Amino acid sequence: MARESAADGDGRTGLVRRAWSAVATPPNFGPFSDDAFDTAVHDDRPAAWLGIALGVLFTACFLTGVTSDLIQYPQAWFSWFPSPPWLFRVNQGIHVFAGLAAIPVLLAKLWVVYPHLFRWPPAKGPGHALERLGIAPLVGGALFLLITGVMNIAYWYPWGFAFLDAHYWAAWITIGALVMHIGAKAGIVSRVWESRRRGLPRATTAPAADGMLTRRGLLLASGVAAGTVLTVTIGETVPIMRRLAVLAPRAMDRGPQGFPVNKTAAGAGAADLAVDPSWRLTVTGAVARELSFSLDDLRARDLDEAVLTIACVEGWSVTKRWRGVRLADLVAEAGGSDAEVDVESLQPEGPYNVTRLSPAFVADPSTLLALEVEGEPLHLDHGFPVRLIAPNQPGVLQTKWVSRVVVL
Ligand code: HEM
Ligand SMILES: Nc1nc2c(c(=O)[nH]1)N[C@H]1C(S)=C(S)[C@@H](COP(=O)(O)O)O[C@H]1N2
Ligand SMILES: [Mo]
Repeated sequence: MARESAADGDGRTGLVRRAWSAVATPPNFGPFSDDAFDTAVHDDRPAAWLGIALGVLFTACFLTGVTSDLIQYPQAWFSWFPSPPWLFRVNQGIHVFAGLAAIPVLLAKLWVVYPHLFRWPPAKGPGHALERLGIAPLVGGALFLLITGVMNIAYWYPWGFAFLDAHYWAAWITIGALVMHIGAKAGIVSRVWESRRRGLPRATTAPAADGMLTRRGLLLASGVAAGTVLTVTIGETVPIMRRLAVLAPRAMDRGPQGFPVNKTAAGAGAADLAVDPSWRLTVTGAVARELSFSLDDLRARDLDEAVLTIACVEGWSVTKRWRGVRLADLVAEAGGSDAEVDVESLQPEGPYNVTRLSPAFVADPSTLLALEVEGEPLHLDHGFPVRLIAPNQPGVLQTKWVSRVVVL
């Protein structure tokens, strides 16, 4: 090789070569020794299959997470739509439950590949060194996302920093590192894929010793673990699985009127205002005439009905039959036109005390200011006297304890 012949007869390079070969000689003890790890499981093949699974799950989380962000904090180039009404529920279900399923898969993957930490020499060259350094943001970011995601759906916020910002930026860093990693490992993955497709003999490294986990056993165990995680949680959003959701953070039938509450009226500081007899619903802003209704005025109207879902960003959802006044009717009666609308809550402060609706949601005939759920007046904690309920929206935008509609 060119490099070696150039070194001949050059004393200084000879020294470098001796130093290099000292580094390149693997230390032969503990985790560095040749037979430190069972080569059946700590092998490229399970690493590649688990990697493919993680690539799919993390990409699903990334796309659905960014979509959820865009819906809540709209950008000029993006507009969300009211139909089909179940789409946000599916988006959020994929986000939270693909993320939960990724936990055992990520742990299995880390277990398969951790012997590489003791690889000697640590890098074959600058390119390889860079690729290996990229593992730090990849693994760190992935663990951070899964941990903060779980903390969020468990309503546990022990840290001062904003969950969403940290989770959001970790998502971009992790996906960036993932794209680089996929580029670097594409060769291994396609070799593994190819050898499976062509039915090549698989036992090119040592088969598992008696009683040891096989590669197939490891992949099966990871799949079963991911399936178990889903089985005991996904009933939060998939009704037929509800009775199995023993580890779901939200008990779906607990709460007034048989469904959950994230923020109570007392917690929101809206309880007294909501039951005050002087409560009025007003329609104001860019209107020909302002409107004001007492609760009796609203009850005396012909109410409309819609079957709509509360799809909380934290993964749980319920579908209920609501009755109330169409938002589009109120805006039309006030002489407002095809405009954006702010629906404001009595809640004095907090990020969810006002919801801005784009014209498509205002015009949708199923967007209601609801007075009733399943034939009963709303419970105080579900937004009495009036709450917003619109199709295909994240739960955080279904504002409770509404008092004002502002046409923009
Ligand atoms: C156990 C796994 C995970 C859980 C339980 C989880 C949960 C959540 C929750 C509850 C939200 C708040 C929803 C919202 O307000 O929009 C969220 C937002 C988000 N998640 Fe995750 N997540 C997980 C994993 C991931 C992963 C792996 C990624 C990316 C690869 C990711 C990317 C995002 C993004 C981009 C957002 C939007 C943040 C924002 O609105 O600013 N999440 N996640
Ligand atoms: N004013 C107000 N409305 C709110 C909230 C809030 O904190 N304040 N929480 C929202 C969230 S996060 C969800 S998921 C739904 C839950 O509605 P529910 O309590 O009737 O189930 O209400 C939404 N409406
Ligand atoms: Mo929510």
